[in-house]
Amino acid sequence: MALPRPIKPDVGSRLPRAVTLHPRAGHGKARLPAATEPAMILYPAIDLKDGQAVRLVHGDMDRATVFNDDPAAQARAFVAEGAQWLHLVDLNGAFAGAPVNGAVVEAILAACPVPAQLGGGIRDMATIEGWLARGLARVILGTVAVENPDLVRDAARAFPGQVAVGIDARDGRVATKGWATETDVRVTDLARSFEDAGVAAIIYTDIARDGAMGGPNVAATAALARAVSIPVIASGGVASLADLIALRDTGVIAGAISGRALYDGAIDLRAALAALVA
Ligand code: AMZ
Repeated sequence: MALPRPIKPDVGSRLPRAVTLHPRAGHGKARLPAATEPAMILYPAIDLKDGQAVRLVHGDMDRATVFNDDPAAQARAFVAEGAQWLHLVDLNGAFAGAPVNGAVVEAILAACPVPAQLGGGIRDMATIEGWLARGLARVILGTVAVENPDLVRDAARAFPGQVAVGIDARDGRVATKGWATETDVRVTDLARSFEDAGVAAIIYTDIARDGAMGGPNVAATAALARAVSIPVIASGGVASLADLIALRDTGVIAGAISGRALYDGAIDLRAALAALVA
C-alpha cells in the first residue's frame, strides 16, 4: 500500500542538529556549539490522551490533568515562545500498542514549523515509516526496544538520525507498555545494547519523578550519559529553571523534556530557552 503523501517534504532540513553538536556525547572530536545554539535542547512535551493535551503523575492514566483540549494550539503556543523542538506522546497508543491519537499528531505536525519527536504505540516498521513520511522528525521506540531490539536496529539503519529509544525506568529497571509492565532489564544494559546501532538519542525517564515536580534525577541521567556515547535526553520531574541548568551543567546531557512545569508556569519557556543559550 502506498504511503500517504508527506505533508512536510522539507523535513530533512529540520532534522536534529543539537545531538551532533553535543560537546561530550562521545562522538570523537567535539565541535563546540555556536553562541546561538543551546548546549542542551529543551523539548516542551505534549502528552495526548483522548485527543487532549494532558499531564499524568507517575504515568498513571487515572491521574490526568487536562491542560489543553486543542493540542495543535498548544503546539503553536510553544513554538510562538521559541521552542525549537516538540516532544509528543500518544499515551493511549502506549497502552494500546498502536497509534490512537494519530489525527491529533497530524494536526500538530501541520501546525508547526519545528521538528517533533513522537512516542507511544510505535511498534512496527510500517508505523515508523508512516510517521516519518508524514513529516515527523523522529520516532521514539520504547516497548519494542525491549521486546524486539532488532526492529530498533533495522529502523536506525533505514532512517539515520530519526530513531530514538525511550527508556522509562523505576529503580533502574525498564518498564514497558504504558509503564504498566515491569521488566528485569537494567537501564544501562539496554542503552549499551544500542551503542553501535545508529540511534539518534536515548530519552531516559525516571518514572518516580515524572509529573511530580520534585526535580529530575540528575545523577542517574548523567551516569547514563557517561555510560554510552548515544546522546541522552532527560525526562521526568523537571520543575524549575534551576533544574534545567543543573542538567545542562553536567556537560553530558543533550536535552531535557518538560511538561507540567511549562503548563503550570513554574518554568517560563521563553526565559528558559534564553537561559540555555546564555
Ligand atoms: O506516562 C505513561 N504511562 C507513558 C508514557 N509517557 N507510557 C509510555 N510513555 C511514553 C514513553 C515513550 O516516549 O515515555 O511512550 C513512549 C513509549 O511508547 P511504546 O509504545 O514504544 O512503549
